[in-house]
Amino acid sequence: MAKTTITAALPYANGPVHIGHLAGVYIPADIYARYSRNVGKEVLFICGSDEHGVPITLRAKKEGITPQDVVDRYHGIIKDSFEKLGISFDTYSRTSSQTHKNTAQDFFTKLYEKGVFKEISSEQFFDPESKQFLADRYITGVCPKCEASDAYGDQCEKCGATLSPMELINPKSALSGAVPVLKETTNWYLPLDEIQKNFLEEYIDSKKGKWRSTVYGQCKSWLNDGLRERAMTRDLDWGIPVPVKTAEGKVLYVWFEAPIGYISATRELLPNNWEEWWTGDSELIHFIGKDNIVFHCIIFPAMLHLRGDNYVTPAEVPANEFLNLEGQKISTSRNWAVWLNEYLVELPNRQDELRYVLTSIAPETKDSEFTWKDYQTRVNSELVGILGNFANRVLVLIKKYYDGRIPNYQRTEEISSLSEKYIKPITEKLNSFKFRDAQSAFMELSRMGNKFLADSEPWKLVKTNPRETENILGFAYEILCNIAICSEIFLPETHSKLLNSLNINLKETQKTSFWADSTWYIPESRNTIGEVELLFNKIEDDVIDLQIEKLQNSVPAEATSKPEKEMISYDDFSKLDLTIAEVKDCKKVEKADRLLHLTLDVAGEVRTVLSGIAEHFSPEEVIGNQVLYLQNLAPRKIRGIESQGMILMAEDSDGKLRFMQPSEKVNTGAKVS
Ligand code: B3M
Ligand code: ZN
Repeated sequence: MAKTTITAALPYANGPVHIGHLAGVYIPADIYARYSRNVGKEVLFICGSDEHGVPITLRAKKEGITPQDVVDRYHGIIKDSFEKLGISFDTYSRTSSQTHKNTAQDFFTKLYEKGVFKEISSEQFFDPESKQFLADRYITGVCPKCEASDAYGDQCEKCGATLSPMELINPKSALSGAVPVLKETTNWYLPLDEIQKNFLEEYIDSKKGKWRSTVYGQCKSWLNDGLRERAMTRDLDWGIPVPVKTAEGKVLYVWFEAPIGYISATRELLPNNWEEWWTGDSELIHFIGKDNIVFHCIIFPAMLHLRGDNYVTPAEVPANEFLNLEGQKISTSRNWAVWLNEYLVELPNRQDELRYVLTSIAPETKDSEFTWKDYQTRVNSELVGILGNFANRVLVLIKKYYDGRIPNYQRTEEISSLSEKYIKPITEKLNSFKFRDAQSAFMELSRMGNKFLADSEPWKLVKTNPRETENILGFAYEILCNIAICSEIFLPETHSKLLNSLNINLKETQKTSFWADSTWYIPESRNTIGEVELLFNKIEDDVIDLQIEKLQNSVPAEATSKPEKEMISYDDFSKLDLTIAEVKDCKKVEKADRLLHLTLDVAGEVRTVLSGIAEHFSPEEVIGNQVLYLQNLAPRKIRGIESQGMILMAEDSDGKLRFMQPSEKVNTGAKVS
């Protein structure tokens, strides 16, 4: 039987996971892994902490600890909270492990020895004292725009300008204070432009009609714009050393080695046959958020293809969009999030409620919204009011009328029509990664059960027709058994409670038939039911109010504090000519690793801007974006290119940059004021 390798994006170990991660990646992945096991597939469900990359070193620097301290702290918190939520990984590993280091280096060496990489030299700032190259954040100096003395190499926090280290006046190393020098450095690039022609075009085209249109469309737009080579090594000291003699002081690009983390986690778990899960006819499925599409649909497949040795490439990548929270984007730096580890403490024994609500609102095809009021409504009216209510009525009535003995009922309903009407819709949606719809199809079982009881009113009939009442409650018990079986993939805690209360002795063959053949289940046992317990309790207003208040108070003071710059007059502000532009083209600037050369469209006029965002975005990720553009900033020549104005970016304390964009596309040249 072909193996199915299911991966979930490796969360950065620079903070806990929040509900956006759960709705976007981990709950859908877990539903699919549970379902795949139940239909009888041979499944490996892989995840682990992503422990390299600039965000982690930034956090370490900010806290005055080592990157290893940071990842050790959060790896434990993340792993523990996933376990408590019932995310059923077969392994949850980490990329600071020795196995991962060996696996990633072996992978790089394999490609290196095949001559896959292009060696390209460029100039970078080097700290002569600490003898290491400097990431943008580690260079400070005077801002050329507002003369602030402590601007960073990628951005001035005073005036918000996006900078490149070359622009800083009197640049200094934030590590040693020394004046950094420009030094030539060589890195190894994956020639995605060449790989596009001889593999990626065909690979992505083969996913047409298979992959979600949001994912397929995103890949096609990058291919249409033309991919460019991308550095797979970096001059940083936190990461996996590049296994090449001349690569002293360099590490593998975090996005080169992180996806290999899926492979090393397999190798760590199954040292004797791990390769069977990554080669031959194995099916590889990646669960990710949309910001990881390029790495899982373009770069990693290219790497796997070039690796050869019959490595598989991803068959499915059901990437979700983003979850917003109470009307705003979830923000780690502003603490605008519902953290899983805190939820588990503050709302104890409500794992299934969170799973249920996040699946109900999952951003499968567009961004969606979590509000605490909606959470309360769904828990109280759907879980308590529909599923919990039906389960309780069936069990209480069987306890009351038959002292818990399961009625010896005569069934009349056609199995095939029950299967067709209630089970098949669930499995069909699961097969197409539509988990929201699958869960609401699952809830139809409870809706049908409640209607069946309301229509047949056994509590009245028992007085006049006890035999028919046995048939009714017997079939109601049968419905609840099907709910119990189905709940395993959505609501694992509820599943265990129901199995106990119903006292089902579910055979593996029956379970597989339920899932693989979408066949309605008929209980054989005629035992007595087990303990009757309420599946869910109502969420009271004060619990919700407390969470809303906590969220509003959680935004760190500095994020809402008084402006950090001196007050300006309205006249000063009105001098800024801000507009919306669209990026029509984008390319790297020769010998300047941080600069991108953007060509903008502003109401049909062409503008050129150099922007220090190359560390954060590849050209293909930039093209097509609408951007906030300051167009009356005096033009300046940088590297011989005239930069006209500036694009404005937002940046969180993890160092991730975000475009400032209108909530919907507008005509370019639209005034901003
Ligand atoms: N660590 C998660 C992120 O981009 C990233 C996923 C890696 S999966 C190989 O937020
Ligand atoms: Zn400034």
